[in-house]
Amino acid sequence: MPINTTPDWWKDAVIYQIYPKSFQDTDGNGIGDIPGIIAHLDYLKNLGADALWLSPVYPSPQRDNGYDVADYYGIDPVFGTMQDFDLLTAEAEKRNMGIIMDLVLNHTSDQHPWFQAASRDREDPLHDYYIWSDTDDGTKAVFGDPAWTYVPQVCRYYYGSFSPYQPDLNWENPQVRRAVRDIMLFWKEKGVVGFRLDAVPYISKDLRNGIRHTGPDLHPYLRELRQAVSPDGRLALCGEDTEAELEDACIYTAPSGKELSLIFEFGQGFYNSGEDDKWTVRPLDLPGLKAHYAQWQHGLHNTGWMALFLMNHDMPRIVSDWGDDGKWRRESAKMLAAAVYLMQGTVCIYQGEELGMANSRMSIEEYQDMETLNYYRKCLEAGEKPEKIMEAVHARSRDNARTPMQWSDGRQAGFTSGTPWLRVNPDYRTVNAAREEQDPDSVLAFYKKLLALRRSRDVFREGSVQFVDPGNPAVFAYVREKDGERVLVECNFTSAVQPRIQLQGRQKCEVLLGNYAGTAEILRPYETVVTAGV
Ligand code: TEU
Repeated sequence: MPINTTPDWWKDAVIYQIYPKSFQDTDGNGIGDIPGIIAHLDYLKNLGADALWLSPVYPSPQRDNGYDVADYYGIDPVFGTMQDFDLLTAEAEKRNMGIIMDLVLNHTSDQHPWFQAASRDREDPLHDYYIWSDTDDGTKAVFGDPAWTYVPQVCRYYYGSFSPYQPDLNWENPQVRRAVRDIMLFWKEKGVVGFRLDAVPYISKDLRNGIRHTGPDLHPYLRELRQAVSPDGRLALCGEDTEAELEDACIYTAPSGKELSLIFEFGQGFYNSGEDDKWTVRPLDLPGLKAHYAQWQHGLHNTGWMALFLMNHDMPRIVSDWGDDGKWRRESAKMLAAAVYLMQGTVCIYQGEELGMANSRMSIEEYQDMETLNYYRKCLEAGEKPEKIMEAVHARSRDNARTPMQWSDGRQAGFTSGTPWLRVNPDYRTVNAAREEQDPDSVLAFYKKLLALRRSRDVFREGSVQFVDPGNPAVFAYVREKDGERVLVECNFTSAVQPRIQLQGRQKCEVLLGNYAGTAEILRPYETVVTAGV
């Protein structure tokens, strides 16, 4: 049965993000593929996944691992064929799961035929699919290169928000908006249940006035798109907005607003990094993080909807970032899941997170990510010491999330029979799915329990969220409440013992979930305890 039979189905769904390149290789070329995803559908179903968000699988020169699309209507041969994709959709549907496509709608690859035509001739109607200027104002693109690139054939510069390989589409051109609509309708027809809209605020800008994203037409564009592709709201439209302010999120996701279903916002990432600088690593400011979540949870309650996520393919492994990937790997990986996934929103798990996969410390030659390599080069040029730069790379490179999925303790972690495109994390001998499936105390087993618990009580879907002791620098605790039922989630973010949280007048406590055997008078290192009471 299709999963998207009601307009709000995605509120209860668990979305699992697959980075196809690193999930499972079946043909020995060291790169994951669609048959590899099909091979693990039962694993994903058993975990509790309802929808699978695939990072881009379209034909692409892979400068940015598929976020540079050269043909929106095909499947890159490295990942398989359209028949493979159709089989994936059908096999997923058999298990009552759906596919969410990643839609890169702000830019194409510079190899896309639209851009090829656009950059050959100013008179070509496709020229106006992109953004051009006679001058370069010196703006930098997100990944470090200049945002404006000169094209001699047309004697003009084109604009790329992210890199010169990713020229921005000109959304002011109604034909561009129609072209995006047609792409979405094509995949909808194929049976996908939603889209993850990449870098969505960038589609509207006002470059003359220095506005590079979240421009004046952002919301009208989204309303137009939604009306055209999903008037009944059954497609899950999941917008990625790394710059999101709560105010915008309310507009995006208001039930009456008819724009997006839910929003991925990234404010959580600022509490252990520098302002606007992901490479600076600071200790986690827990009160700041709680204040952030409190603001968003209150701000969207009954008003909008957010994704709950710990990481994605652009972020380091969460157990290394907020937890302890050494002695307390298991405990902290489980605790972090309880902390974030028991709030209000749609749970989005990134592959391998459910195993407690950790960051990988590689040498610079082994990294593939363009952002990481640009960062390393720029720091070297600025005279920084390689060891110092590598500390930041080890902590924050996007390739931390992209090392191959660890299926077993066999050769290359069971990911490939060949040489993987990115080195497997050597911890795969202990951290792998086969082993965790046998172990009732594994991170994987905890994720299954957690997701089952979420489904079993309305309070997790609809209840309000109230943080308790928000200034406490060590314990992250909140109460979910609905119709008199109060669930308390206590999470110790440290390796030291901490006092338990006492709620006044609370009676009849029942333990719903924990990451230690039994409970104690105190919270043990990285302990989480979830209790229900009235
Ligand atoms: O990322 C959007 C984004 O805003 C990035 O700046 C992100 O913050 C950055 O990767 C952090 O280091 C999306 C995709 O998720 C990303 O993988 C793509 O590279 C990017 O768009 C361009 O398509």
